[in-house]
Amino acid sequence: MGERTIGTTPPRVLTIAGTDSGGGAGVAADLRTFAACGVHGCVAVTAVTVQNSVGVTGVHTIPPEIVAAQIEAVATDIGLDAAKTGMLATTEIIRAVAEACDRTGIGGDGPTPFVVDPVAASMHGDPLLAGDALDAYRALLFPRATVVTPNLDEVRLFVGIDVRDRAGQYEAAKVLHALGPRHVLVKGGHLAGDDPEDERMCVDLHYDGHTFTELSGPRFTTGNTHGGGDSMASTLASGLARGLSVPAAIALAKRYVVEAVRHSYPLGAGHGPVSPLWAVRPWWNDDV
Ligand code: PXL
Repeated sequence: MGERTIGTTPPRVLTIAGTDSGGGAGVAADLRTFAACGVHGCVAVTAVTVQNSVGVTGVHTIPPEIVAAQIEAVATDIGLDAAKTGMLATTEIIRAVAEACDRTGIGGDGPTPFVVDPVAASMHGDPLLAGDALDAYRALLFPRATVVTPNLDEVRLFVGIDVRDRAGQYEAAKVLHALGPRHVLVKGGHLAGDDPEDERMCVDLHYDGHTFTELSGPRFTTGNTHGGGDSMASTLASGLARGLSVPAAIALAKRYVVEAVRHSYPLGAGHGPVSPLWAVRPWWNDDV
């Protein structure tokens, strides 16, 4: 029988991340975002978390060689136009990811753009990264990243800067860039500074080693921001997979996450999720 080809292969993006049983963050957020961005999502699971809207009560990490094998399985057959990381959990998994990226051309001098979202804790403060894994991130992943996308809690952990105002955000971007990523996006969502602008707006800062660019969006009064960072990094990776420049992909990601937070919803007794599917038309209401 002859092969039938229906449709065109979309851009292919890999998430290397953990699961969230509540369906709000991690792989669930990434795959929803990929779907909404029109790219094909592949998955290398790093850890299974037991969690709901109230918190994380258990973590089961995947053997590092299985994480690496998932990356190689998709990179060598399906091919990848971009990859991103979320929860990597341990030093051993970070090392396995870095080595698999080396072998498959993800990040560094390879052809596949690589977004490193250095997830360290849930928004409840539950740890998603072993305490001894910060060095592995700094030594093995930041230098091979096309873009790193820390929030301010992660900035404090990785470079020890307690950002309280815009000047601190600029300083953190410079220090992070010196660790080797091509681009840094210091997200300002957690900034509770004295500047009245930070009460109304959420300002993210992009630095490419030469130029700083502020990206400003509205700040919403909601606790339902679970999965926001994941969705932003996934949109960024999707944009890069489409061939956008880094600044254009960052602008796309900012626009996407603002809408995802605007459409966030309550779920359970704790923090609800952002809605990565805000852009999907409710086709199920169509008359047929
Ligand atoms: O949003 C960061 C994140 C990433 N990955 C997993 C998570 C969380 C936050 O809770 O649970 C699996």
